[in-house]
Amino acid sequence: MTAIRFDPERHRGLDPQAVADSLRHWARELGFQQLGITDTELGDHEQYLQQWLAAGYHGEMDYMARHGSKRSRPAELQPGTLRVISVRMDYLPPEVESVRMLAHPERAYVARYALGRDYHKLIRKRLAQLAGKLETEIGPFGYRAFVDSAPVMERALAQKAGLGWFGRNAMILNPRAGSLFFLGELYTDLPLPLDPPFEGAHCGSCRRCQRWCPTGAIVDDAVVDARRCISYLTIEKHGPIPEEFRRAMGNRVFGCDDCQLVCPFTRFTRASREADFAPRHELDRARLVDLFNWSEAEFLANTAGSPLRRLGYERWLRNLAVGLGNAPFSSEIVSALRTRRAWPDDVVREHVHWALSEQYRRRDEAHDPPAAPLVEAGYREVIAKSSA
Ligand code: B12
Ligand code: SF4
Ligand code: SF4
Repeated sequence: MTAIRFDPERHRGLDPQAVADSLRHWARELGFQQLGITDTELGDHEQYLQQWLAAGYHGEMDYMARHGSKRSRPAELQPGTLRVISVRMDYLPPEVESVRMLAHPERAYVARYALGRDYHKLIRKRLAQLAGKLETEIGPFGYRAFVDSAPVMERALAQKAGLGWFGRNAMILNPRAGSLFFLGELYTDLPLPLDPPFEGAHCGSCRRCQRWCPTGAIVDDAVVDARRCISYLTIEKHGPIPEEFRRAMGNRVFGCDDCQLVCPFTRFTRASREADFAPRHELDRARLVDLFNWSEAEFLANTAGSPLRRLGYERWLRNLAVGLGNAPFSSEIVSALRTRRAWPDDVVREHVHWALSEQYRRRDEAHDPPAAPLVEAGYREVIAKSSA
């Protein structure tokens, strides 16, 4: 970290507009699709964050409630901060099928941001390179780079810096690029000129994300109850996944993209040319059972440097067990699950038992002929009358 240490003497004669233009140009060269500059005043967002926390929507993510007002007041997190340089980087690799994979319940769906190498390192490095170029030009200045994990309100800053609007799915959407991009920031003490915030929202009367969210996690416009979100359930949550969500998870074993895939603006997504984001180990199409059969050593080797690594082997098995429970009946799946029926970890064991019972239920249903539609209709009527 370079401490924020703006020195008006040293920077006498600095042309802030020329610096901003250069930053935009270098950002492009470094693989960012857009750069915007904003100040540290987050207005209503501090209150939105407090309301979200008060409602308990952060679930077990205690880190969201820590740090007091540092998250919503950049200059408290990094004293001396005057401006925030917000950048975005597209991540969808070319020729990766997404919606079609959701329709293959025997295959694993891994959120498209997590198919390749971990983005944190890559983006932080590029942000440091961006700052480095400027340092060469104007001499030392104060900055600190952030991506995702620090107490920073990345989306609010991006909206203020003009990168996009808050969609109803809470994502920052750009009218020409959709939302499949990462955000990152440089906090700095340089008095750079401000970009206008992104005005208005282009969602109009659309509510597709809210309607299609498998678990009903989008509880209000731009508000996600993380406790219901598959991304939280599969990546953040420890312990058992509440049973009420397991069927709705389908084959999503790490993260979820549904509220973006159904969004009309996603058709403007541009493929990323970053080699780091290319799928490894065919994670864009792998069979659930093949992933479940990885030994711990294989898991560790195959996920080195990937966002999947932080799950740990037990949660990896837990998530895959849910996917396998939701897959069509197959004796191969049942055999794979049975090998882990006595797994030492309680959570894995319980999920494996759940998955087996789902598999057996599906096998038994396949043998029962479906109810004739008329009988079914009559049955519903009788039930309705008797309970009236
Ligand atoms: C915690 C977290 C999560 C949690 C909680 C999600 C959430 N919505 O808060 C979980 C684990 C569920 C999650 C999931 C995902 N995440 Co996430 N997550 C974060 C993290 C670390 C903090 C987000 C946060 O501050 N939440 C608190 C709430 C209060 O903030 P908010 O969601 O931004 O909500 C704002 C709106 O509700 C708005 N608001 C409220 N009312 C109103 C009213 C009006 C009128 C307006 C305009 C706005 C508004 O104000 C709130 C505060 O600004 C950020 C990184 C960071 N440090 O910022 C990444 C981040 C937001 N995640 C990201 C991604 C990619 C995802 C997933 C797509 C991953 C996946 N494929 O599985 C999903 C998407 C789920 C979704 N629809 O939000 C990206 C988003 C990029 C983008 N284009 O927007 C970020 C920025 C990481 C990054 N550096 O790229 N995530
Ligand atoms: S990521 Fe999935 S579960 Fe979470 S809000 Fe979006 S659609 Fe719903
Ligand atoms: S699906 Fe519709 S409502 Fe949801 S974010 Fe996209 S445009 Fe907005």
